Parts: sequence; C-alpha cells; structure tokens
Amino acid sequence: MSSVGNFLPNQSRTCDTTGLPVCLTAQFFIKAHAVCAVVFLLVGAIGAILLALTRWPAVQLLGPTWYYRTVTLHGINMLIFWILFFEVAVLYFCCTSLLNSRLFSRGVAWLGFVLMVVGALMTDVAIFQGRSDVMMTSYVPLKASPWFYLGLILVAVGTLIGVVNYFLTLYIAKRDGTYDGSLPLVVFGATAAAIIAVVAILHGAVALIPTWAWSMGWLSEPPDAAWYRLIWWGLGHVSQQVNVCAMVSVWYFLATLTTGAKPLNQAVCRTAFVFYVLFINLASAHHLLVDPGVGATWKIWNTSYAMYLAVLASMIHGFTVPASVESAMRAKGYTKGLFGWLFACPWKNPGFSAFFLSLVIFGFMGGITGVTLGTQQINIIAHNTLRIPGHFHATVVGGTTLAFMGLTYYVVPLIFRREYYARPLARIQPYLFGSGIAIMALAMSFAGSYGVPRRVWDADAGANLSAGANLMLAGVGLGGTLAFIGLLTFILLTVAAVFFGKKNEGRPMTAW
Ligand code: HEM
Ligand SMILES: [Cu+2]
Repeated sequence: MSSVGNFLPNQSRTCDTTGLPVCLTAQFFIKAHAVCAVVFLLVGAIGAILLALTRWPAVQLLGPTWYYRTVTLHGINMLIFWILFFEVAVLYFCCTSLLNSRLFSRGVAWLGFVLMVVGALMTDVAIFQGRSDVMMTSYVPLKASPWFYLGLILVAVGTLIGVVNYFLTLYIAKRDGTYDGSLPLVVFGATAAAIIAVVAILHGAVALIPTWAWSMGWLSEPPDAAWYRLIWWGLGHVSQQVNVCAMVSVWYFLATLTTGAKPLNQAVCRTAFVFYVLFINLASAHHLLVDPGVGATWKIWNTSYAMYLAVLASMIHGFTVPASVESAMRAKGYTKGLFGWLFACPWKNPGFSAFFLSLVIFGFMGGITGVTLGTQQINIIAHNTLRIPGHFHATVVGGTTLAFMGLTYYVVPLIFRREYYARPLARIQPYLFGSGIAIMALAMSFAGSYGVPRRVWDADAGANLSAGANLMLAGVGLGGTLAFIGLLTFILLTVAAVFFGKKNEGRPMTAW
C-alpha cells in the first residue's frame, strides 16, 4: 500500500494502535452514524423488553394496541435504523482507512446523513402518534400515516446517497492509486453489501412510493396486496443479505484485529461474496411460499435450488473464518491437541468473543433454522408461527448485531479515541447478550413448533396453550430479559466511553 494516499494536508491522521490512516471527514461521519445507530438501538431495546414481557403468558404486559405499536417500533428501529446507521459507518471506514483514501465528498455525506436522521425521526414520531400500527412490513391494505412511509423513503434515499459516496470513494482511491493490487477482502465484502443495498433500496422505493401516494389520498386504491408483498420482500429479504455481507466482513476484520488471522484463500472467500450478490434476490421467494399469486415452479426453483447457492456462501465463510483463526493461533504455537488453539483464543476480549459467538449463533442456529423454514413443505407448517422470529433473532441479532457490538469495542478506542470503563463488565457483555438471544431464539422456535403464532398479543386466547408451549413462552420472556440486560449493558458502557471515557490520543489503545 502506498503510504501517501490521496489526502489533502491536515485531512488525515495515523491511528496510534493499528497504524491505519484515518480520513478526518470520514471519522466525523463514522462517529455521527455510530452515535445515531446506538440511539435507535436503545429505542428498539425498550420495545424489545416490552415485547418479551408481553409474549410471556404469566406477565402479558401490554394490551393489544400498544403491543402492535411496539412491534412496529421495535422492528423498524432495530432492523432498519440501528442496522443501517451502523452499516453506513462501516462503509465509510472501509473505503477510507482500509484503502488509504479520503472520503469522496463531505457535502454528499452530510446530505445522506441528514436525510436519514430526519426520516428516522419522522417515522418514529408517526409510530408514537398511533396512526401507524402497521408493523415493519406495512402490508397493504393496512394504512399508516403518510409520514410513516415518507420517513422510511427518506431513510432509504439517505442510505443510497451514503452508498453512492462509498462507490465514488472507491473510484477516487483506484484513480489515485492509493492501494496496490485488488481491493482488500474486507472492502470486497463491504462492496458486495453496498451493491446488494442498491438492489434492496430500489425495491423499497417501488413498493413504498405508491403506498405513500395512496396514504396521501392521491391514489384511490392501495397497490395490489400480492404485488406489494412480492416487491416489498425484494427490500425486506435482500436487505438481510446486506446484513450478512456486512457481518461477514466484520468477522474477517475482527479475526485479524483480535488474533492476527489472515484469510487462507482469498479466491474462495471472494467467490462466496459473489454468490451472495448473484443469488440472494431469488431467495426472497421464501417469504411468499404460502402466497397464491406466484406459481409452484417459481417457488421451488427459487427456494429449493437458487437459495442453496446463497446458503453455500455462508457455509464457506462459516469454515474459512474459523480456519483462519485456527491457523493464526497454531502459528503462534498453540498446537496442543485438536482444539488447543480454540481454548487459547482471547476469550476475554469482547471484540473476539462477540465475533466468535456471532459466528456460532449465526451459523448453527440461524443457518439451520433458515434452511429448513425456506423449504416449501416445512414453511406451510411454520409460516407465521414464532419459529420465524426465532430464526431471525438468531441471524440478525445473535449474528449481525452481536458482530457489530464486537466491532464497537474497537470503534470507540480507535475512532472516538476513548477508553471503556468497567472493563470486566464489557468482557462478559457479549456472553450475556449472546446467551440471552440464544435462549430466546430457541424458545421462540419451539413455541412456534407447538403452533404459537407470531405477531399475536394473546397467544392463549380461546385455545388453551399446552404445557410445553407455555414453558417455551416463559423462555421467550426470560431469555429476552437476559438479552435486554446484555443490550443495555452494551449501550451504557458505550455511551459512557464515548462521552466520558478517558482520552487515548497520542498512544495506542489499552489492549483488551
Ligand atoms: C434484547 C434483544 C431483543 C429482544 C428481547 C427481542 C424480542 C422480540 C420479540 C418478543 C418480538 C415479537 C415477536 C412476536 O410477538 O411476533 C420481536 C420481534 C422482532 N424483532 Fe426483536 N428482540 C430483540 C432484538 C432485536 C434486534 C437487535 C433486531 C434487529 C436487528 C430485532 C428484530 C425484530 C424484528 C424484525 C421483529 C419482527 C417485528 C414484526 O413482526 O413486525 N430484534 N423481538
Ligand atoms: Cu428472507
């Protein structure tokens, strides 16, 4: 890598710990997006504990109105706002520090950021006003306040502008020759995420703009319900692949930061990222397996053939990432027995434990539940039961969110240049959160197998729940509470570090 990069004078600094260049403009926007991400995570977390305590039959905290309002609030703030703000921060970091480049444009970054913030606040206010209890999918003919859709559209446009800034930064870095050879693997993965994000956002626009026009009264009829579901899942599922790509890139990055691991075979890892880009849109069909509007051939081709190529990509990463850690640890001399290297890993470093738990929870719980639910026959049984949230709390929460938490334990010392307080608490935080989510996701999956529906306020209304279902719902409440404690610990520690942490400017971060 050429050391000069393409920075103007006083536009960059060198990280005291990693030696990576940091573009100061990018640093500002990484901070801004990361802070907003954590604020929306807190809003989502308040929703999370209320929901967990409502689905626990012995507690049943909320009534129907506030249950649906909270489902909407939780889904949107977690799945869309927390994740998207964090991902834009990751993109800005990847295209500048890892490529030795300045950010393409400060103005474009401001525009994207302001649109995202205004949009997110608009949608949240619309939810609290109580005229938008349509849940995150906003299936027509459910109708929300126009501000609800407009807010989401602004968030999407703001994100798209951030992604464009990312691509233009890739362009100037290439043009100015700031790095040698091909894109580093982590940036390659982030680029796959960015490409898929464009596809997702375009679907979102096609689904939401006419729906918004209808809620404004400009169209007399809502879009066709089956059409809406088809296009909406082009957003809803495809954006999950953005999350997977971003998460896997974070795995590779954290593996290197925490153990010095290097990818063993670049070509294999890169091919796996390309599989995501090529095949994931097809897999959206798994959301439509009970829909009458699309044919059986199409459903089966998409979910029983094409989907496996995307799954294969995850399986490849699921092996290559731990393999790179193993070989790095063995090279350091931890060669005892089959798993000596694993025991010797830095389990007290929350950057490592969050990354490794994310890999295990995503791979074993998220992957296995996802592949089975995506099969036509099983889907007919499991559709709209709690098995579905059981699956995606293993992927997007135990997987993506936990990986992002692990990265934060490095973002705060390296980008904000502040140290964490209460480090023993930070050391156990990934275990608290990971085990809570694992318990809740398992309990949700089993409750769903007993037939308990998702998105229902009083699961026991009318039908007497079996003892097993009751037990599992209690597990949802208890596991959810544990996860909430882990999440709150993360937020409090991070806020305390960002605003009041000891400065580490001019010296390397304190090692975990
Ligand atoms: C402390 C952590 C969390 C807990 C305890 C929790 C709990 C819950 C519960 C109980 C539900 C309702 C299921 C139902 O009644 O149908 C739910 C729904 C959901 N959660 Fe979480 N969750 C947590 C974190 C997250 C995170 C971090 C994300 C995303 C990144 C997320 C995404 C969702 C989504 C998308 C839904 C579905 C909303 C809908 O059906 O419209 N959750 N969660
Ligand atoms: Cu999906």
